[in-house]
Parts: sequence; structure tokens; C-alpha cells
Amino acid sequence: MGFLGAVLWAVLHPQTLLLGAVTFLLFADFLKSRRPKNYPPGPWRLPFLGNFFHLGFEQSHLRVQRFVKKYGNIVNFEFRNVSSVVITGLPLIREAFIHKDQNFANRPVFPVRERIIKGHGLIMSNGQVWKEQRRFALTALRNFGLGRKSLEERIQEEAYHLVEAVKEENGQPFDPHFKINNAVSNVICSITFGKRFEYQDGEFQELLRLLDEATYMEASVASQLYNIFPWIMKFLPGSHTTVFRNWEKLKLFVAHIIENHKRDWNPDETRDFIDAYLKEISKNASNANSSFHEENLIWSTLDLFFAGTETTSTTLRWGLLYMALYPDIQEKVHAEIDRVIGQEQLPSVAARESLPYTNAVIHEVQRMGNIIPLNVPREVAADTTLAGYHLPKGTMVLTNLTALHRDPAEWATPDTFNPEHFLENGQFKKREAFLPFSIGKRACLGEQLARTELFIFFISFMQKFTFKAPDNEKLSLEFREGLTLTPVKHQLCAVPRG
Ligand code: HEM
Ligand SMILES: *[C@@H]1O[C@H](CO)[C@@H](O)[C@H](O)[C@H]1NC(C)=O
Ligand SMILES: *[C@@H]1O[C@H](CO)[C@@H](O)[C@H](O)[C@H]1NC(C)=O
Ligand SMILES: CC(=O)N[C@H]1CO[C@H](CO)[C@@H](O)[C@@H]1O
Repeated sequence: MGFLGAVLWAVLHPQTLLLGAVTFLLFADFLKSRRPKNYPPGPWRLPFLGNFFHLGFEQSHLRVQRFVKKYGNIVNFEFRNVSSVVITGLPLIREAFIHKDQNFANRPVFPVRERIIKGHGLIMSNGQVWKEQRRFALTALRNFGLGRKSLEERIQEEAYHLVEAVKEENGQPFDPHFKINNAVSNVICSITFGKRFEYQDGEFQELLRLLDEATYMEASVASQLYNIFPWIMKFLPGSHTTVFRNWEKLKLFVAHIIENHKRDWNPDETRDFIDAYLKEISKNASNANSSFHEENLIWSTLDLFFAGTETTSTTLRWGLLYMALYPDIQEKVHAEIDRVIGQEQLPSVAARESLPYTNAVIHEVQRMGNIIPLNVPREVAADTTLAGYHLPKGTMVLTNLTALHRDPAEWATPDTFNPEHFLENGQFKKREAFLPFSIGKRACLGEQLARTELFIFFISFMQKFTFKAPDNEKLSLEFREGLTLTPVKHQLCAVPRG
């Protein structure tokens, strides 16, 4: 066969071929993943997987502290297979999201999200689509807050229903999750769909369950693997398929409601968000570039539904849990409410000033609950710099809100629930290192709404109940990590107050 033949044989041998291909790919990946010049520092990376294992699957926000200690306030990670930085500290967060907001206003596109949403809607869209959808949603939220029934009245009405439903538990142990979820969701449903859903409505409960499950499963191992290897994972079974299936069902639900709206649509009477949006679509019929079309209507609606339900309801659940765990604090809240508005008067945001202690407690719940620990990811929209480092377009940006909310330099007892953090001489004190809604152009669009909801729902609960652990049970602050940090499944007793 001769020498050449032997070499050729060796080269063509399947195993050798495979080995060669893998070596080549690893080398190419290594070249690709070497840090460019003046890039922020960070830990070593595995080819393909990047820092997947450093960030891990669970409690990842707690695990990487050592890197911040070692590398400083801007650390480069390969998160999944995307080059990313984690920013720590208020000065850098301000530099990025306020002073250089144009360059940091995008959202990254993850394969899981891309497959479902395809850049539509409000939360995950970019550029012109995002600008138009955001402006429209903000206006709509404002308008439906000023309509015949103010937003505050809608929330008060819903809080009334929620309190009635919790009374039915007669002080016995119950899991508050789905009733609270339903109530909170109804506020956004009344804005977007023009209706609320009864807590006994099986179909709606099922939708809320699908939403909850999708949010949880999107952080699962299979979904993360899909984000790295979509071309493989799309052929494999796993929890990512649940995410797709659930969103498909949620989409159908909204599409169905939109069909109903179209059927009895009257351009002169705008009942809700969907009506207003249909009007916008008809205005822009001749404009091929307009982002106001049905696909964006579905996703903007679902985005409001999604962002407006899970977050606020999770925060309220943390609130009740903290009250049950800190009975002295709960007692002080009761006393302040009894003194200022009593147990019967409907709570309104106008009373915020005169309820400083309760207001401080709600803020402390948000600080400790810390439900979005690394913020919602952003992406660098155009080559830029941060803290003097070069950040190329396409870099994913995570901001460490946990570091801010647990900073020992900012908070007297960073790891303990303590409303005094937000009080000074008995008055409410605003804190700069408190950013649960983030800041800048792309900050939470529902902040006003969320704050009003938290205030009214929480006070309504406190007017009527004392929250306690069930007899012989110990409550814990353990959390479940999905897209948000939520309390683990638990039961509470809501004992009616005399
Ligand atoms: C306690 C409740 C809530 C918390 C802690 C929260 C937090 C956040 C955070 C951290 C972001 C990412 C901001 C950024 O990238 O800088 C966000 C975005 C968003 N939130 Fe909220 N949120 C809450 C309630 C709500 C409610 C009630 C709505 C309903 C209208 C809502 C709608 C949105 C939307 C649409 C976005 C995406 C904005 C965009 O990409 O332009 N949120 N929220
Ligand atoms: C965020 O900050 C917390 C608290 O300092 C720290 O434990 C955690 O490791 C940090 N996470 C990241 C991703 O930097
Ligand atoms: C439509 O969008 C494209 C690309 O953004 C732009 O070049 C074009 O001028 C736009 N056309 C109209 C009619 O606005
Ligand atoms: C993309 C686009 O042209 N949108 C337009 C739709 O109609 C409204 C009202 O006429 C305009 O303000 C938008 O610019």
C-alpha cells in the first residue's frame, strides 16, 4: 500500500476523521472565544459550553460571587454560548442604563424565546418594533387608568374579591398561590381584555397554571440546552417542549379573545387595550412598515399578561410569608392601618404618605424577595464602552440587582428582613440602592401599576387578616428558581381579625 496509502487510510478512518473534526472545532471555538483586546476580565471557559457550569442551573445568582471578588464590578462570562458581562454596583448600572441608554436598550435573542416569539411584542422585541409597542402600551395603560373606571378602582374591586375568597378558607391552612395569581392577573386582564375571571373559572386557572409552568420550565436544564444547541434539542424530548406547548396554548387563548373583540368592535368606543390596538392597526393599514399588526397585538397582550401577573403575585406571596415569619412586624402594620384608615375604608394610594411603616414593609418585601436577581437581560445595541472596557455589539448584559439589594455598605442588616431600612425618624425614606424595577428607557413598564397593586392588595389583606404558619409547621424562605425567584410551595393560615 505504501506510505502515502497508510497515511490516507489513517486519515480516512472514521474515528480519526471524527477526532480531527472535534480537534478542529475545539480549536476554532478557542480562537473565537479568546477575549478581544480591552475586554472585561473573567474566568476560564469551556469550549461550546462557556461558563455554563460556573453559572449552573440553580441558585446561579448566588454561586459566582467569588468571580466578582476576583475580577471586579464588570465580569465577562460566556453565559450559555453568548458573550456576556455581569455588572455590579450603582455607578456602573447608571453609566449603562442612564448615561449610555441608547447602547444598552436591546434584549438578547435566545433560541427558546426566538422560536416562540420571533421578536414580536414588547418585552423581547428590539429597535423600531420595541419603540412603537412600548410607546403604545404606556399610553394605553395611562388611558385606561383615566377612563370611566380608574385603575385604582379596578384594583380596589379586585382586592375586595380576593379578600372575600380568602375569608372562605376560615383561617384554615391553604396555599395562597393561585387565588393571588388570579386576582393580580385580573387587573391586567381588565385592562387588556376588558374583563376579569372568577376564581372558580377552571379554564382561566388552567391558563395561569400553564403560564406558571412555562416560566418555571424556561429555566430548566433542557431549555438552557436548547438555547445552546437548538439544532439538536429540537429533535429531543424534554421540558423545553412543555414551554413551547404552553405558550402555544396561551397564544391561542389570546387570539380567541381578539377574534371576539373584532366581531363586536366599534371604533368609536374603545373598551380596552385590544380595542385600542385594533384601532391602531386600522389606522396604519396603508403603512407596510408599521409594527401594529395582529402578531404584535397577540404578543404585546401576552407580554403584559405575563409580566403583569407573575411578578406582582410573587411579591405579594413573599409579603404574606414575611408577615407570618415576623409577627411583631405584622402587628405594627396592623396597628398603623387601624390607626390611620381603619379596617373598613378602601385603601387608596393617596394614603401612602400617612402609612410610612406599611409602605416601608412593602419596600422591604421587594428588597428581600429580590424576585429578578440578575434583572431581565439586555444586549449591547452598538459597540460601546463601560468602565473603560470595550463592549462589542451583541454582548449580553446582566445587572446584579442582588448585589445592590444586599450590599452591606447600603443596608444596616442586609440579610435580615428589617423595614427600618426604609424609615428615618418615623418617615418613609427612599433608597437609591433599591431597583427592583430597574432603571432607564427599558425599565419596567408596569412600575406604577405594580406599586399601586402591591399597596392596595397588601393593605386589604392586612385590614382583614393575621397571617400565620399552620399549627406545627415551620415556614421557610427557601425559593424556587425559574425566571423569577418564588417562594417554594407552602400553606398559610389567614386568621380573620376581630
Ligand atoms: C413587583 C412587580 C414587578 C417587578 C419587580 C418588575 C420588574 C421588572 C424588571 C426588572 C424589568 C426589566 C427592566 C430592564 O430591563 O431594565 C421589567 C420589565 C417589564 N415589566 Fe415589570 N415588573 C413588575 C410588574 C410589572 C407589571 C404589573 C407589568 C404590567 C404592565 C409589567 C410590565 C413589564 C414590561 C412590559 C416589561 C418589559 C419592558 C421593556 O422591555 O421595554 N411589570 N419589569
Ligand atoms: C450578585 O451579587 C451577589 C451578592 O453580592 C453575589 O452573591 C452573586 O454571586 C452575584 N452574582 C453574579 C452573577 O455576579
Ligand atoms: C420601511 O422601512 C425600511 C427599513 O427600515 C426603510 O428603508 C423604508 O424607507 C421604510 N419605508 C417607509 C414607507 O416608511
Ligand atoms: C409605523 C407607523 O407609521 N405608525 C403610525 C401609525 O399611526 C399612528 C397614528 O396615526 C402614527 O402616530 C404612527 O406613527
